[in-house]
Amino acid sequence: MSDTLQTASLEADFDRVIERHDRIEPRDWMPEKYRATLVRQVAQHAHSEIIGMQPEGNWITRAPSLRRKAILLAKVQDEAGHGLYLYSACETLGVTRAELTEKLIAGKQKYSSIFNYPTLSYADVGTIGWLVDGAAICNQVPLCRTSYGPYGRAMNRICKEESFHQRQGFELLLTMMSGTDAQRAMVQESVDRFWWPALMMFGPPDVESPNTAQSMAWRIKRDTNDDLRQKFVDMSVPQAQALGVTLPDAELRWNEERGHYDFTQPDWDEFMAVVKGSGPCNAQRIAHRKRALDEGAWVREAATAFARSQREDAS
Ligand code: BYC
Repeated sequence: MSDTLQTASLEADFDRVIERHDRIEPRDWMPEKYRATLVRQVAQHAHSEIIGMQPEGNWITRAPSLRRKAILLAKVQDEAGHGLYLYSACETLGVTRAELTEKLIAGKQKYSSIFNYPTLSYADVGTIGWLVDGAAICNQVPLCRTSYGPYGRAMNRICKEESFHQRQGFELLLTMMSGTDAQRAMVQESVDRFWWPALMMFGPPDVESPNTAQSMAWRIKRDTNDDLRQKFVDMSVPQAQALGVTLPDAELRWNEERGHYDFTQPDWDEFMAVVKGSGPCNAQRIAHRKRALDEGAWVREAATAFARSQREDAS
């Protein structure tokens, strides 16, 4: 069989797997662009989990009680675990974690825009759990059915923990909302700051999203950015009512005809600026990641030397 015929047959097999909603596994043939799209998305997702440890990590030493400290420590550790599952999934596509980390630090790969905003009060820990993990769940539950096996299986594990994270954020805010006026004001101020960046997490509107159509066709993404954003708004409004906080959007109202809430779009110019590196914390986040990488070099060297000596002893 000629090379062209063989590629056409492999491509037809690949298309059939996608059509049947089956999974592509690491050793299966896949189009180069499918592989590159997955590396881009899964790496960005992994980087988001690792960089996402910083805003909440900021409050570990200042948690108001031992219970809150233990909860926050466990949550931030979970994020590290999510990053590792995702780097492992990405490595099955023929890249190494070291290469991906290098690209993150060089600004050649992205991480979620949300983590370029500061955490200014302890209420932000609750708001991140409620709104940011809430948005992450909306986005990630459908990704459990993504077409690439290792990514979908990583998402299964991650989603279980994310649901727990969202509940702890809601519980923290509920506790503060039943506290003093100052605590309630702190929660409202935090929700006012995080609402718009949370809406941006789903990516640009569908008409401006260069990747959505192809990623949907390959079933890497299972829903569009706008559909997920709408789902998040519909889910958040009753939760805000239960908490007793106001979402900072005067246009937010139920639309009987659509069966959804109408809402105002976030400032997409701000989103583009943050994604391009001009957010309030971009430089700080990458500098911190680079410092952690440099300071951990001796651990990686020691672990590699130990593994080598174990192999030599065994042979
Ligand atoms: N931030 O064509 P589009 C978490 C980029 S962590 C930055 O729609 P796509 C958590 C996009 O990459 C949550 N960049 O892209 C952790 C593209 O640029 P490139 C992380 C964004 O990929 C700790 C361009 O804009 N979740 O849960 O089809 C504590 C055009 O966009 C963003 C994931 O990563 C953004 N928000 O769709 C607490 C989920 N949005 O790459 C919580 C997995 C877009 O072409 N990822 N861009 O240069 C996805 O589902 C998709 O990648 C996205 C974007 C929906 C985010």
